[in-house]
Amino acid sequence: MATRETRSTCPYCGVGCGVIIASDGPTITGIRGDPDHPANFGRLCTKGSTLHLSAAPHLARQTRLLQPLQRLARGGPTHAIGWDTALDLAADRIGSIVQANGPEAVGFYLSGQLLTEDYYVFNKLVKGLIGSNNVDTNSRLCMSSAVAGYKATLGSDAPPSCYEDLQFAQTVFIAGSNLAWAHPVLMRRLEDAKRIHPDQKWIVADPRRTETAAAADLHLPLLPGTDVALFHGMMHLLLWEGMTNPSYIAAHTSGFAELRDRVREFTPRHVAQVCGLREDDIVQAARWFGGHTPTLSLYCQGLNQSSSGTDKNTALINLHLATGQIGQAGAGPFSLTGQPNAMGGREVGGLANLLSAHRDLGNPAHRAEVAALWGVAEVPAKPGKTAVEMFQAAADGEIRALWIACTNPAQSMPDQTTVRRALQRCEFVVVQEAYAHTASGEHADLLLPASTWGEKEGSVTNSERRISRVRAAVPAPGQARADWVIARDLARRLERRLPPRSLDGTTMFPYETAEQVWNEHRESTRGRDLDITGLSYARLEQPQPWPYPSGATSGQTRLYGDGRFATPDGRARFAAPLWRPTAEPREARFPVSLTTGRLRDQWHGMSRTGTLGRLFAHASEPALELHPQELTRQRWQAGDLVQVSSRQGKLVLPVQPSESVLPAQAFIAMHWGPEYMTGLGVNALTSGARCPQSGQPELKHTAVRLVKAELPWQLVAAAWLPEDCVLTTRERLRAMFGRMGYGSCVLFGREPATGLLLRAALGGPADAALLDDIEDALQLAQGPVLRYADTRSGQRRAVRLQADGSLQAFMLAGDLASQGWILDLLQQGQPAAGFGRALLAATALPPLAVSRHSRQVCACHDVSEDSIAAALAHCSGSAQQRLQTLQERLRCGTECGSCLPALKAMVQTAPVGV
Ligand SMILES: Nc1nc2c(c(=O)[nH]1)N[C@H]1C(S)=C(S)[C@@H](COP(=O)(O)OP(=O)(O)OC[C@H]3O[C@@H](n4cnc5c(=O)[nH]c(N)nc54)[C@H](O)[C@@H]3O)O[C@H]1N2
Ligand SMILES: Nc1nc2c(c(=O)[nH]1)N[C@H]1C(S)=C(S)[C@@H](COP(=O)(O)OP(=O)(O)OC[C@H]3O[C@@H](n4cnc5c(=O)[nH]c(N)nc54)[C@H](O)[C@@H]3O)O[C@H]1N2
Ligand code: SF4
Ligand SMILES: [Mo]
Repeated sequence: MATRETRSTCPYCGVGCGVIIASDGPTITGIRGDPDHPANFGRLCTKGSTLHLSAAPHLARQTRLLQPLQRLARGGPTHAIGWDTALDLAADRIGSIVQANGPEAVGFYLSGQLLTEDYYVFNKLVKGLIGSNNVDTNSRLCMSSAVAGYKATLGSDAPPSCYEDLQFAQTVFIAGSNLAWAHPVLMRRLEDAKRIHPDQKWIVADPRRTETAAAADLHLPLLPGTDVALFHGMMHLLLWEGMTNPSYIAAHTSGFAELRDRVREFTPRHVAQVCGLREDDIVQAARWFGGHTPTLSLYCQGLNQSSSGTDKNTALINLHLATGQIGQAGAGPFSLTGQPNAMGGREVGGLANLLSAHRDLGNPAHRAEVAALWGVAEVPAKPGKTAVEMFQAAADGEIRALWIACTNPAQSMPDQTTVRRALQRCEFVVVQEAYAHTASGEHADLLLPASTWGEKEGSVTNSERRISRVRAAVPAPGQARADWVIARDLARRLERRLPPRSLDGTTMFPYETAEQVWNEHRESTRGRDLDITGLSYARLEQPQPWPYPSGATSGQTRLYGDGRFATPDGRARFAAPLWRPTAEPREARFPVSLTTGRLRDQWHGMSRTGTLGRLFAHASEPALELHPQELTRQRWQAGDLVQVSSRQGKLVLPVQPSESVLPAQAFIAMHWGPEYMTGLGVNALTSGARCPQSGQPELKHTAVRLVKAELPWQLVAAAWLPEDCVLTTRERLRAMFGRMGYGSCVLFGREPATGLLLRAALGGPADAALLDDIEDALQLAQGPVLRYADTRSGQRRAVRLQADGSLQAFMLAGDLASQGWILDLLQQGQPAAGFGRALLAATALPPLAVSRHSRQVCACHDVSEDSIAAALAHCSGSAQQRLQTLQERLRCGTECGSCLPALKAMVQTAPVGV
């Protein structure tokens, strides 16, 4: 069959890169960056460039949810049912709960990864048909502080800048964003800008020394949660040094006097103390911000995911307003969106406190407009429950049914103990998902299979307000359906079960295509700040930013150039927030400050990225990152199991030394959930404490205590497995987590070669049945297997060689001095036959030399840290020249570029070679 090409958009981050999908009949065969897409001009990062691999049919067969499934008893098995039965059941249950307990007894929990069309139908279903505002999304965990911050100051939820501004800025102030890992293609654009204008200054405010921070001209390692103090301190200095713009303040803003009073006490000395920073660094940051202009701020979850999230946002926006650094090329407060369509969700009003097209729930005229558009008498005025409140209400029995679509709250919500209580107590839980094995799916009474990237039609809006089309390249597998279709079909059934809403008696959900849904959404924006009435699906052939009103010939890339803001008097408003510490103080019982965030090559709960061995090579296993000094102080070795406890819960995981966190701080990647390890995952620890204005929880800070976990009996097992069963095998092993004190199971390898690595630890010897089950899963039960067992002391070893003498699989259990070298042997495919029975001894040191399997840096060309270090020993010249030689010799960093910040940091720190 001929290869077909389909233009679409990457389903991962908010950069919103254009992709071109190659497909052969029903199979996606390739991916490349769309050279004409204005977000990425052909570039993709590690995640985007492996999309086609994750869509492979042999993986889909193991991972995808392919038909509606019903679960009759919680914790019990599921059985397949037809779509009509499933939707009738859903409508009966939701309908009767609404009839008996009122519309607020049902909660819909959606996602910034839904397309605008999906979102639109759900929002109308809940607000227009069911008649409550209990519809909220994971954007509450992600962007709600940014929304509240923009509205409080600029009057509207509209990021005023665009990606081009990266190249015009003189100072780039990056606050609470690890751009290098979370928005890699923007990092590439920033690197380009600096190459052309070496004078461009990068300031990074982040407690951790991330790869973004390491690349900066100035890193401000502020104490967690102290951003408002830092921004007020910078404002104090701007005033003191005469770097504000009084005429701009006078002409275009209000409320400056109060802010001036507020920042009076924020002297550099005071701020240095609060933030744990050097005074000179704060002064330098303020001088660049106000004096080396234009200044662009880029910010993300380090500001948003905080109990003072909105204040952090407004305090930063203050700096732009006071210096007039907004509305011109290279200037502005630019909030980076995380998910591909967090923006679209905000546009359709898909949050518990918003209405369609940036209208306000509290405004009767706005409600009347929406009611008229939808042909209903009214839409409810009472704000619905925000994400954390919604799950709390379900845990309390107030919400009786939850509909979860395109998000995995049993992994990603804070305070998992409450989330689990909610899911257990709810009478009816529906999970609308593309993948079969998410933590949330285990709690569903009804699982509805959704089509996903590559299979569905619609649109998304990226960080710079640019709307791009998402297109189907292949048909959905099994019986999976588009999310908006599922929502529509539920809505039509509910229309027959609930009191009539539609004023003219016809269905409110007449759509047959995604385009019809989008056209209705477009109409809702008429006359609003995000007016897109000049656009159509056809015009979106070329992605366009909003606003794009009728008659326009292009979208508007930059907002507020005329100094008129979206407030009643047209003036931007300064905010004068108080500085407040994090919700959970560090104290004697909980002396360590834990933060959580992203890894470069994984996406959230890893339902998609976690299907590819190669995406684990950069960060291969769950880990608690601690400063090396902290390990020395505690006498812990890398890999030791540590129990982390917070006020909310506990988690055991191996410790890993990391220079990027400061002593008394710790980091766990947000990806490690119950799908990959024992316990409830990282969010067992985090708290539901949230920003009072935005409702966004403080996922970036939890006070914790660390003690060594006493789990002396250990197991490590690894195996290369056939591609068509590796993921089902992982599910089999994961089902054994309940029998382990600690357990984790991850992938490794490079497709088509894929393997599994299982670690486990217990307080005493595991029973033989568990070991038998593990051996069976890893194909160690039969065939030519070398064995050793001492049942009394719980020692057991099994090793299987391949025909070429390399290792196929092993399991070592008991007292293990070390197993690292055997894993290295297996993963590197080195000849192992010569090691003989030493393989079974699990001694600390190998009897023969084994080359180490070190962390992968370059994912595209599979280049490891050790080989880069070895090559650097022979690279001389300037840093730029050494990087170039490295790239020529090893090809690392020459493809997608996601590893460039790491390579540059290695070049900087390595001794100059000869
Ligand atoms: N690879 C990858 N990329 C992604 C995602 C992914 O899962 N994987 N997810 C996407 C999504 S949805 C989002 S929201 C974005 C998130 O993108 P980012 O916000 O850039 O990523 P995070 O790692 O969550 O957090 C950013 C940084 O905030 C810092 N931080 C913690 N506390 C504070 C503080 O008090 N003040 C300041 N200034 N900084 C602090 C952390 O140390 C961390 O380095 O990434 C998007 N891109
Ligand atoms: N500790 C901690 N927790 C965090 C964060 C943090 O920094 N630290 N960050 C928070 C943030 S910013 C975010 S955005 C959230 C993300 O948290 P989640 O929203 O839970 O993350 P995902 O794993 O991306 O969930 C999306 C789900 O949708 C499924 N899916 C994929 N495509 C489709 C589709 O087309 N239709 C449907 N119906 N389903 C589909 C995927 O398989 C996946 O299970 O996590 C939050 N949680
Ligand atoms: S930067 Fe990477 S993850 Fe984000 S949209 Fe582009 S390719 Fe996708
Ligand atoms: Mo996010």
